[in-house]
Amino acid sequence: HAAVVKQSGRSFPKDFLFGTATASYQIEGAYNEDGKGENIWDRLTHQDPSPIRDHSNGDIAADSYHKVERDVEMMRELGLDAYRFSLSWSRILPTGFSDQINPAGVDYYNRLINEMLKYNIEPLVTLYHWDLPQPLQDLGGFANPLIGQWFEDYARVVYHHFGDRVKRFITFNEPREICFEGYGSTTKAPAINATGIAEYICAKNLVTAHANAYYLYNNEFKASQGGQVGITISINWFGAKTDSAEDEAAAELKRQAEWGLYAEPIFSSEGGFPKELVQRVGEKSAQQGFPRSRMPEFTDEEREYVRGASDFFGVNHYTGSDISATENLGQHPVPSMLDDINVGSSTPAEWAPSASVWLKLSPDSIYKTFTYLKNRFGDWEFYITENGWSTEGGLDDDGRTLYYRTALESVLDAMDAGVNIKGYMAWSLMDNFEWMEGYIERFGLYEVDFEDPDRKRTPRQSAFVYKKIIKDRTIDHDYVPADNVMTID
Ligand code: PNW
Repeated sequence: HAAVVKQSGRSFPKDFLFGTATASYQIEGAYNEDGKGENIWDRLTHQDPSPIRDHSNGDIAADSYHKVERDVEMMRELGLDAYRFSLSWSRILPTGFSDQINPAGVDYYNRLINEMLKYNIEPLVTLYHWDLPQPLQDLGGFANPLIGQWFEDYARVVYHHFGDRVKRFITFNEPREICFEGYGSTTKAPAINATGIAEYICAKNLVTAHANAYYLYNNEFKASQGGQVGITISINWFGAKTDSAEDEAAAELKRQAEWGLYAEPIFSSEGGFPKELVQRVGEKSAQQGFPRSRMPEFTDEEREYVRGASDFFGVNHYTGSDISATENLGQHPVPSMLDDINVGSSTPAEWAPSASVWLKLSPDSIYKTFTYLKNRFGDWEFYITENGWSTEGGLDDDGRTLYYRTALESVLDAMDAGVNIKGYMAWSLMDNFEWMEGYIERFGLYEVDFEDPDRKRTPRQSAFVYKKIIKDRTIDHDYVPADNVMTID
C-alpha cells in the first residue's frame, strides 16, 4: 500500500534539468531501413523470439525513426528542459567499424537534435544503450579488449557529427546490464551466460572503453565543443536487513558486485575494482581450482587511466532491497557472481508492487543511494538519468504518479543533504519495447498504441502531473489534472 508522501513545499533550482529518457532499440523501429546494420537485439529477437515474453521485437517499436516531430511535440507538451536518447551504433556505422558512415542515420539524429534545439530542449546523448553491431559481437563484443578501440572510433564519429550541438554525452547505459545480464546470464542480449567469468572480463573492458571515449573528447573535442562526457550506472539501494555485522558485510559485498564493479574504477579516489569483492572472487576462484582469479586485474597504469575519467556521474535508479547474509540465499550456478557473493535479498511487504517483478516503491532509496555515493566517491555532479514505474497499460496511472512524487521528494532530501544532483530524467517519455518483457510492461508517460499502424501516442494522467511539477518547480501532492487535454504552453 501507499508510501508516506511528504508535503514539503520545497522547490527545485531554476537550472535543474527535468527531462525524460528513451533508448534507440526500444523506440526507433526501422530496423533495416536506409542502410542500418544488424545489431545484437535484431539478432536475438529474429533468431528465436521465445526469450521475449510476448515473442515481439523492436522491428517497428514506437516507430520513432519516422516521428521526429511528434516526439519533440510531446517534449514540448511536457515542458521538458532536456531529453535523453541513445544513438543506434549500427544505424550510424552499419558494420560497427568507422570506415563506412551511413548518412541517413546521421541525418535522423541531426533532425531530432535540431528539432529539439528549436525549442530549447537540451539533448543528453547516450552513445550505447545495449544495441551492439552484430559484426562486433561476432568478434567477442565486450569480451574482446579491442572493444575499447572500436568504441573510441565510433565515439569520434559521434563527437564529430553531433558535438557542435550536443553538450552532454553518456558513453554507456548501465554496465551491469551490459556485462552481468548480457555476458554473465541470459537475461539480455547477447545472452552469453559465461557465469562468473565473462561479466568480470566485460567490466574491465567496458570501463576502459569508457575512459578511451572520455580522453578522446578531452584531447580532441573539448576545446572547441566545450561539453562533458560521463557514464550512467544502474544503482539500486542495497541496505543491510538488520544491523548485524554479517548483514552489513553482505550488503557491502552486494553493492560492490552490482554496481561498485563499474563505479569504483572510475569514481573512487583509489581506482580499480572494489577490494572486498576482489578478495572474495580471488578466494573462490582458488577453491574452485582456477590457477588465477576469474576477475581480471588492472595494472597500475590501467588503474590510473580509468580513475577519474568522467565529468559527471549518471545514475539510473529504480528501487531498493534489504540484504541478508543468511536469508533467501537462493541457488546459483558455480561459478557465478551471485555464488561469489552468496547473499540474499528481500523487500518489505508494504512496498507497492509495479508490473515488473524487480520494481517496488522504495520510499527513501534515492536519498539513501545518493548520500552514500557522495560519501564514498566524493562530490561529483550527479544526474538521475532514469527513474520510473511500470504498469500493464491504461491512461489512469495513479501508481506512477505516486512513484514520481515520492521519488522527487527523495531527490530534494538528497539535495538538502548537500548532494549535487543536477537533473532528473523520467523513464520513459513513451511506452516502448521493454526488452525481455516485450510490450507487456509499460513505462511511458505517454501510452503508445502498438496495434495502431500510426503508433498513436496519448498522455497518461502522470504526464499531466509531471508537466505541472516541471512548470512549478515544486511538487503539489494534491494536484489532480482537470481534463485530459494536452497543450503546449
Ligand atoms: C533500465 N533493476 O534497465 C534500462 O536502462 C531501460 O532500457 C529499461 O527499459 C528500464 O530500465 C526499465 O526496465 C534496468 O534491476 C534494468 O533495478 C533493471 C534494473 C534497473 C534498470
